[in-house]
Amino acid sequence: MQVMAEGLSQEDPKLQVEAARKAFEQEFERFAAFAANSTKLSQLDLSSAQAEQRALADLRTRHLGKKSALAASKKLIGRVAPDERAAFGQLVQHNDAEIAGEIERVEQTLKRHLESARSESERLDVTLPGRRPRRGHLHPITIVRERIEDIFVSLGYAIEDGREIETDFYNFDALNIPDNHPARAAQDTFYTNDGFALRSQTSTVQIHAMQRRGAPLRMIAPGRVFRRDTPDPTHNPMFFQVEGLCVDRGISMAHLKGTVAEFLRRMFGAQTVTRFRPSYFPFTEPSAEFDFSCFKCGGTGCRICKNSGWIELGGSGMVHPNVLRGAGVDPEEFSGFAFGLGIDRMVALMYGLDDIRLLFENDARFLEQFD
Ligand code: 2NL
Repeated sequence: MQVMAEGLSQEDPKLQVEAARKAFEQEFERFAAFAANSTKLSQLDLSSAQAEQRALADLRTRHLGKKSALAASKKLIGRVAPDERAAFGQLVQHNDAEIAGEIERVEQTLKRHLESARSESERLDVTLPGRRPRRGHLHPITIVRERIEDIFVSLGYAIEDGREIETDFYNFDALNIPDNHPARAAQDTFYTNDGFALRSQTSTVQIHAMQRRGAPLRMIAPGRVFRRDTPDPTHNPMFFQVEGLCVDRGISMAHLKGTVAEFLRRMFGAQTVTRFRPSYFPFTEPSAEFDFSCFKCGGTGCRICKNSGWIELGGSGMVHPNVLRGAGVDPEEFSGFAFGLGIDRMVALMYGLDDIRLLFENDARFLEQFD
């Protein structure tokens, strides 16, 4: 077959169409795989699927566009000999339609894949449980201190706070501690260069409160205290204490016993029994230490109470008249009881710690266990 005009390609136009088709099929092969093979398609991520889509559009332009070989063949139709023109025209149309159809099929496949890949990448399961933010928690000493505070507030006590560095007057004199008392020695108390003492009990806060507010008075004073002890499993030079004070007309030892017993019942349960043993403190007279029935074994004896059935907790007594007088309260009109206990010791008991120093190392791995 020949074209009629001179100067045009002498090649057989049918061969040109076949060559164009062949060139297309060769380039199209890897795209055809997407339509034929779904695993190949599923391996395409969003951005490579978009790249393939663009490559396919380029392919369409190259093989069906104005400058394509097939477009050139179309222009030849009019120049083919009349008896062969219809057949040639059909050949060109047929190839044009087939190429367009093949491209269209893959385009549709890619488009569907892109749509599902896009919605997959945007998938959001609103029924998934939320990611809980890591929250901190209070230090075990703070947890126990706040429980103690809540109990006394509910009994009508105020919570008072004060300074940690004190004069000898507030730390010792006002508490009826004699000049020669060993607690005053630099061996037992931390002193600053200019003669102040780090408070060795929070009674200092109570003296200030009595001076400021007078009687009647009900208060507790939780806080840090300092003593020059060599650290060991049951001692630390800084620890936490809570002291309580109740001053009013007609306050007796019965009020002391009832208050401490009620506090311990609320702290450790209604079955808790309290006992008082005679003792001595310079700032109270009479004085008593108090124990409570073991919260673990209930009094039968266990490791916590060292088989005694009782846990020793603190000291107490009737406020010495010298202490009331020194703080500006008339001991002829008022009387009061006071008590003190160690918070850290209580924490160690409640959480089963064998060393109170763990509470002050600030090792998060330790502290995170108690919330
Ligand atoms: C203990 C003993 C005690 C007090 C603290 C006190 C306070 C004032 C007046 C009288 Cl203002 N007394 N406090 C009384 C008896 C004992 O503590 O073993 N503490 C851990």
